[in-house]
This record gives sequence, structure tokens and C-alpha cells, in this order.
Amino acid sequence: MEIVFASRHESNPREWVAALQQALPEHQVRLWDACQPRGQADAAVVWAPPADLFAHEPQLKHLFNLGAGVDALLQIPDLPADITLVRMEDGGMAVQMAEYVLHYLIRESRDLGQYADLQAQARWQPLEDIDRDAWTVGVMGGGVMGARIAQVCAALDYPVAVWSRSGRPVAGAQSYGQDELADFLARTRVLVNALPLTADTQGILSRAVFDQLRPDAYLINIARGDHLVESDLLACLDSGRLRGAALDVFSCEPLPPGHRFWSDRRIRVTPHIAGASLMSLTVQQIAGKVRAVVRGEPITGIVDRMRQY
Ligand code: NDP
Ligand code: OXD
Repeated sequence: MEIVFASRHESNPREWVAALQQALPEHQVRLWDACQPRGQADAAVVWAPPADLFAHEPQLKHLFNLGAGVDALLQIPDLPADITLVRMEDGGMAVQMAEYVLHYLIRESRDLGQYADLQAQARWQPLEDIDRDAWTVGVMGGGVMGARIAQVCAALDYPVAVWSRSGRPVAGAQSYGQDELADFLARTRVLVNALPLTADTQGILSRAVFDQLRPDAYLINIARGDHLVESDLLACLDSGRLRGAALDVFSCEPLPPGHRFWSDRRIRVTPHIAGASLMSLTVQQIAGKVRAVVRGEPITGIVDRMRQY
């Protein structure tokens, strides 16, 4: 196979090419060069690929995405209908996503932000003991990310609910199917979004959803910025409906200077780092899938274009 690496975001593309070539010595791996396209690549490894990749490489049959989310890929106007899209399944991201959620869950449920404020005033003042039953974590999306987040929160004895399309069981959590959203939200104090961005889920983090959560609820959005209606979040923070939010993803990335989120003390901002795909695990996974394809065996992680994830 001839495999090209094409990413506009990776700072070290040559390292990726070298790692892929080392993992797949029987295949040819090269950095895609818009000035010298060869037009013979069978597969591409991509994250935010250049728009002209598909016009210049008409033989591509497989597109291996370096990330879990394929929303941006599916919006590329020239994306050929017959290319098989393969997404990253975990690649070291799930445990990081779980850590991220746990950090903010513990910070809120154990009043660690308030203790930091008390330290600044040199005040020794124990606050109320934690009531775990009041801190149900509700995870939207029970896939690779959502299931790991649920499992980690449950391991610390937080009650956990998971909402997904199918309502399939997730260990340690109570599962809710698509038509059980209201029951799921009514239990939830810390709402975690781990959904793919699709036509069905865009704008789902809205006032209508926030209004159904338990009082004094907290939002953690680690999926995509376009899931969130930003003005609804600000309104719900102002009204006291939500106590705060941790946001890793934004409609416009990088978050523009001067955006209200930067300076709002109730909001924690991180630059889309909740779960980074790790090079060694990612390369290992892609190499395994390339070999399976060559042997004519089925692979997992193929994107269903109708479902958009
Ligand atoms: P998966 O495809 O494994 O899981 C998606 C889950 O969402 C499934 O449980 C699916 O339900 C559920 N779902 C999809 N559509 C709906 C819907 N309309 N209503 C209810 N549930 C729905 O994806 P991953 O867990 O691997 O990744 C999830 C997302 O996390 C990615 O798409 C990406 O946007 C984001 N992400 C962000 C990162 C970051 O650094 N911030 C890092 C990695 C991922 P069902 O099980 O029934 O199919
Ligand atoms: C992903 C991401 O989708 O990092 O993998 O956002």
C-alpha cells in the first residue's frame, strides 16, 4: 500500500511519518506534499486534511482519522462517497478524558475551589461533608469515551447515569436510551458531554436541557463546541441555574481573544486538550487496521456516514 500522512494541525508531521513507516515496513509511507502530489496513494492518515488532498489523490480507498470525532471530515465538500472513513478508537484518549472529568467533578463536589479562596484569605474553615448521592454524574454518550468516564466516576462511588442512542448497558452506570433523556437529566448534577457532533446533537447543550438538571448543576463539555449554545450557558450561569462549567472545546478554536468565556470566573477554559491521541498507540492501531485491510479482514471503527459517527 502507499500511505500518505496529511494533517494541517500536527506540529511534527515527519515524526508521524517515521513512526508509521517503522510500524509498516512492508508499505510505503510518505508526507503528502501539495506541490508534488503523486496521485497513487491507497490510504491517508489525516487530521484536518488539506482541501485539495482528494482531488490530487483519486485512488484513496481508506482514510484513517487521527481523532475520534469525524464531524470536520464529514463536512469536507470534496470528500468522495466511496472512501472508507476509519476513526480512532481510544488511542490513549479515553483515560485522559476520564481524568479531565474527574478533576472538575472532585473540584466541585469537594469544594476545592472554595478552599483555594479561603486559603487566599488565610481562613481555616471546614465546609460541609460531601453527600455523594447529591452528585450524580450524567454522561451523554456511552461510546469509547463516555463508557470510560462513567467507569472511572463509578469507581469513586459517584452515582453515574449514561444516555445514548441505543441505551446499551455501561458497567457501573444506569443506562438511558434516546427517548429517556428527561429521566436522565432529572437525576444529573454534573452533566458531561461525550457525544459525537451530528445533525441530531448540534446545539443539544441548551437552556431546555439545563433547565431539566438538578439544582446547582455543573457542565463539562469535552466533545465539540457546536454542541453548546453559548448564550444559553451564560444565561443559565447568570440566573444561577448552573453553578459553573468546564469547557475544552469551542465553536471557534482557538477561542478568540476577548471572548467572554476567558474572563468569566464561573467557567474553566482549556484549549481542546481533554484527550490527545498518543502517537505510539495511534500508530499501533492504524498499522493493525492497515494489515487487516490488506488481508481482507474486517476492521472496527468504520464510520457510518448515515449516522455521522
Ligand atoms: P463513540 O462513537 O464511541 O460513541 C458515541 C456515543 O454517542 C455512543 O454511545 C452513541 O450511542 C452516542 N450517540 C450518538 N448520537 C447520539 C444521539 N443522537 N443521541 C444519544 N446518543 C448518541 O465516540 P467516542 O466516545 O470515541 O467519542 C465521542 C466524541 O468525543 C467524539 O466524537 C469527539 O467529538 C469527542 N472527543 C473529544 C476529545 C477532546 O480532546 N476534547 C478527544 C476525543 C473525543 P450508541 O452507543 O447507541 O451508538
Ligand atoms: C478527537 C479530538 O475527536 O481530539 O479525537 O477532539
